[in-house]
Amino acid sequence: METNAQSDNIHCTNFYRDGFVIIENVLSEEQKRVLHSECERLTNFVMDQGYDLMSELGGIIEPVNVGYEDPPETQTFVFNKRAYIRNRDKISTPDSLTNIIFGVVKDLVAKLLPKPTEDEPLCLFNEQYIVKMPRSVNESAFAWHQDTQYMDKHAQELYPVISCWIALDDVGPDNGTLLIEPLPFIINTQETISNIPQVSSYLEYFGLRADAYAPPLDTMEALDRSILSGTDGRQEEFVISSSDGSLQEEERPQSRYRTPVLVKIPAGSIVFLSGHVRHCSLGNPSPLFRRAYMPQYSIGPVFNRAGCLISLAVPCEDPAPLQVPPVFDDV
Ligand SMILES: O=C(O)CCC(=O)C(=O)O
Ligand SMILES: [Fe+2]
Repeated sequence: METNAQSDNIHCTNFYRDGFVIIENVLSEEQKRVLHSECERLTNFVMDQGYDLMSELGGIIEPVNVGYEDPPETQTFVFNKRAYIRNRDKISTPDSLTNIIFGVVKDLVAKLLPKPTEDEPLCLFNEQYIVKMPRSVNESAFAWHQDTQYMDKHAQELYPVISCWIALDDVGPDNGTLLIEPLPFIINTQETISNIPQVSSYLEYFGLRADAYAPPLDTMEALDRSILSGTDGRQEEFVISSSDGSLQEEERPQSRYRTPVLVKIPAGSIVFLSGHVRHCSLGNPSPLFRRAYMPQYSIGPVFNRAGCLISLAVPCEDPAPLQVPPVFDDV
């Protein structure tokens, strides 16, 4: 039986090796119920407003931006935890959601990010549901992408971001799951790494790994070559060989692909995705909704080149209590 410290270490090592890690059955029944209920309420809301969830919103519902509640009077909620919670508690039972966002998920993601500082705290960066309508196979697929692509280059170079993709239904090949291409190995990255506390070194490490990606495979080909998550063979690699089966020496680094992983997990499990890891997602041919919830976290508030916040920048920890001013002896 593994201790908590041992399993934390395995999760971290897998994350640094592959650019993602899956932790199954994280949420309690009650936490799943809270997320199901909010997701259903917001989905009904956008559909009642006359939106086509798939073609107009791409299946994405951001709780604080969807207009379910009257817009907040100020924008303080963007960078203040208390204001964020106040705002959030208008949508769901007070504390139910924030206990998940600033509790269990935050505790896990913190272990995969560099060390926060007072100036660069761990922040909630974004929050969204991703809902795939029943029988939406042609409208609900996502092309290959890396989540950092949604940030400008400047921000990509300065701020680490992790997406915590939480399955709200059992997901697998039959209802629109994720297909992930692990980060390519490069020279010197075969060794086991489970922690890079400094932001610049962390970004350099993941940036170099991601730079080694060859152009994305055709999704069908990647599917053919994939293994289901949780099955053996994760370490297997394959190379795309030239027509005569040989590999040109100079093609080698670009020609190396790692085995894609097709996610199959029960509801309440979490896929932690580095902003650098390439993934896509399949359409949902099933007769049921496929729902996921995806909070994202950053180290530091994320600013673009123009100095504007890109998204939320809600510090996850409460500010340090005010220090009592020092008392001096009379001299
Ligand atoms: O929910 C999915 O299947 C994929 C979502 C995704 O990759 C994203 O929103 O960046
Ligand atoms: Fe993504």
